Amino acid sequence: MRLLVTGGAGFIGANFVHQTVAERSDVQVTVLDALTYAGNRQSLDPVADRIEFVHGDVADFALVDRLVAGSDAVVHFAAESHNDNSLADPTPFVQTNVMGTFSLLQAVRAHDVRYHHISTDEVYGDLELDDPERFTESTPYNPSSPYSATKASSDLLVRAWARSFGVRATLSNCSNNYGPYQHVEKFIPRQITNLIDGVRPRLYGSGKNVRDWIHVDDHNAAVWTILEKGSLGQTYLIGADGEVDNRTVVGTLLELFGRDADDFDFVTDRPGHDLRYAIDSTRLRTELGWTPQYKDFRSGLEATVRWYRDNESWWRAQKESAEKAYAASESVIG
Ligand code: NAD
Ligand code: TDX
Repeated sequence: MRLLVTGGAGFIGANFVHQTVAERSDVQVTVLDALTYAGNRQSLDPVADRIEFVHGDVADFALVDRLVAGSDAVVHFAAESHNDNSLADPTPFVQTNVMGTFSLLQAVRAHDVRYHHISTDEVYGDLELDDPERFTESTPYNPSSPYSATKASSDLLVRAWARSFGVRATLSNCSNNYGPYQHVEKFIPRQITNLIDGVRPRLYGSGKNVRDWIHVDDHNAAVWTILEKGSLGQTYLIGADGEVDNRTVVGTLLELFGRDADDFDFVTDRPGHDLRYAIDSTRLRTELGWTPQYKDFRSGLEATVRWYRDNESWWRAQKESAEKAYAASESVIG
C-alpha cells in the first residue's frame, strides 16, 4: 500500500509514521508536511531512510493532486492545531484546516483514493462537569474556538464529499493526546519542560477544566483499525476513558518531579475556554474491536516525562519562543 500521510512531522503524525514503519512492512509511506513552527524534521529521524518526505503545503492543489495520484490511501493529520494560537490569529487556521482539506478532497475525488480524516472532539463544544452524557457520533456540532470551528468546517466538507461525490472517506474525532514529540506549547509538554527548567507550572483559570487523555499510540492504532475495517462515510469517536482535570494533571507532574503540591501558578484563563470534553467510543470498540493499551495515565505521564528529560535537544530550541508568546497574554492571578 502506498500511503500519503499529511502532517507527518507533527506530534501525532510522526508517531503514526513510526508505528506504521515498525508494524507494517507492506506500507510505503510518503509524508507531506509544510514544516511550520509545529513541524520538526527531527521527529522523523528514526525512520528517515524508510520513508519519502515531501516539503509542501496541503493547500497547494497541483502538488497534492500529483501526490494523491500516486497513492492508494491518504491519512490527513496536517493542521494548525493550537487553540491559543487560533485566538491570536485565526488566518492560518482557515487556510490550512479548511482550504487544505478542500484541496485533498478534490484530489482524492479525482483519483478515487481512500481518505481518512483526522479530527477532534472539540467540534462538539464542551460539557458541564456533572453532565452524565458524553460525546457520541450523533452529538451536534458546536465549536467554540477558531481552531475547533475550522476543524468542524473541514469535517463537514468531508461528509459532503463522501455523500455527494462518493469519496471513499472515514472520519475520526479523538480526545486530547499525550506522549513523545508533542510541541512544548501544549499543556503537558509545557508543564514538563517548565519543571525540568525549575519553573512553576501554569494553570489557566480555576484548573477545573477536564480533558479526556489518550496516549498517542492508542489514537494511531485506532486510525489503522478504521482504515482497515471502518465503514465508508462513517465517523468514529476515539477515546480511552481518560478524564482528568487540569489541576490533577499538574499535581501528578509535581509529584513525579518531587516538588510541593502547591508549587504552581494560576494564570489568566483562555477566552472561551471549553470546560470539559468526554468521549463515548462504544462504536469503535464494539463495531471494530479496538481497545486502548495504555490504561494507567500516571505511568503514561511518567514515561512522557522521561522522554522529555532524555530528548532535550528535540524541544529546547522551541521553548523560549513558546514562552515568549505566552508571556504576551498571560499574567499570574493566584
Ligand atoms: P501538530 O501541530 O503537532 O502538527 C501539525 C503538523 O502539520 C506539523 O508538522 C505542521 O508542520 C503540519 N502542517 C501545518 N500546516 C500545514 C500545511 N498547510 N501543509 C502541510 N503541513 C502542514 O498537530 P498534532 O497535535 O499532531 O495534530 C494532528 C492532527 O490531529 C490535527 O488535525 C489535529 O486537529 C488532530 N487532533 C489533535 C489532538 C491533540 O490532542 N493534539 C487531538 C485530536 C485531534
Ligand atoms: O499552560 C497551559 N495551562 C493550562 O491550564 C496550557 C497550554 C493549557 N492549559 C489548559 C487548557 C486546556 O484546558 O490545559 C488544557 C489542555 O490545553 P491544550 O494542550 O492547549 O489542549 P486543548 O486546548 O484541550 O486542545 C488539544 O486537544 C484537542 C489539542 O491542542 C487540539 O489540537 C486537539 O484537537
